[in-house]
Amino acid sequence: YVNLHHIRLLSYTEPIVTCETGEIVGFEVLARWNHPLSGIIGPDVFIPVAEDIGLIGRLSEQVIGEALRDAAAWDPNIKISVNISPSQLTDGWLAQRIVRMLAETSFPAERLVVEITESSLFADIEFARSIVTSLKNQGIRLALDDFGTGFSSLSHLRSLPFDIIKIDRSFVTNVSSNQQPAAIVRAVLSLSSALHLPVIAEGVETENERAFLMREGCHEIQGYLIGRPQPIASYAN
Ligand code: G
Ligand code: G
Ligand code: MN
Repeated sequence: YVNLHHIRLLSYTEPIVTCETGEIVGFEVLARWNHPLSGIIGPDVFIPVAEDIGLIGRLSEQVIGEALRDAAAWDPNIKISVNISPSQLTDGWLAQRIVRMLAETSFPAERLVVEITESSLFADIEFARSIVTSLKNQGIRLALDDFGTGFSSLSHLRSLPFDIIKIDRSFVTNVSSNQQPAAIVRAVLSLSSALHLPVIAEGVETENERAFLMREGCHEIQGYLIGRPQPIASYAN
């Protein structure tokens, strides 16, 4: 028996690098739970539970706060990306709480990227827009996560002030050998170039995938080829 109200999550991080040079430009924070019996558990398991019992806000804040504290002293060019789940985008205090965490950790707003999936925008686009606008007004950057898996991508891209598009891993997998994902990735890259939005490709696992993305002009990549999610301390310095 585990009292969920007492759990502490770990902030794992996955590096994001430039496609061309491999230079680290940021880290995505990915929450993990070290369960006393089962070991390391991923967010797909505990986030739905945390949402059900109203703990998602506190747990998320804990993960984001830890990452910001650890990364505050790093190279100022390195950004930290955090994920926000759909239920968090219905919380009217989200923006204020993130801004407070930035102040408490002396972390510059310009170095924080908030990743939002399209499904988060679906429930109440106007409410989501007000939160997103508050974040933007503070200088925080916004990424549209899992791009291509939602359904009205183009209207979201136009109507909300995103700074970055993240191509979903499902399109990156086998991009170098299959025509269909390759065509989708090319289309996303040409769309984003027309909109002057940089692209991060997720889930890059092979050198062939990296080479394809570089040829097609993708700016940044992340994935097991570059580095798996690790405890944040193992990437420090
Ligand atoms: O880290 P993977 O390692 O298993 O993540 C699974 C899903 O959980 C992804 O959709 C990711 O965006 C989401 N996720 C990871 N960490 C967090 C977090 O701290 N908060 C929220 N809300 N979602 C997260
Ligand atoms: O929804 P979001 O894009 O935030 O989720 C990222 C998810 O992808 C996390 O579960 C993370 O652990 C996982 N991930 C990151 N890089 C790779 C990769 O190269 N391959 C696979 N299979 N999963 C990855
Ligand atoms: Mn993400």
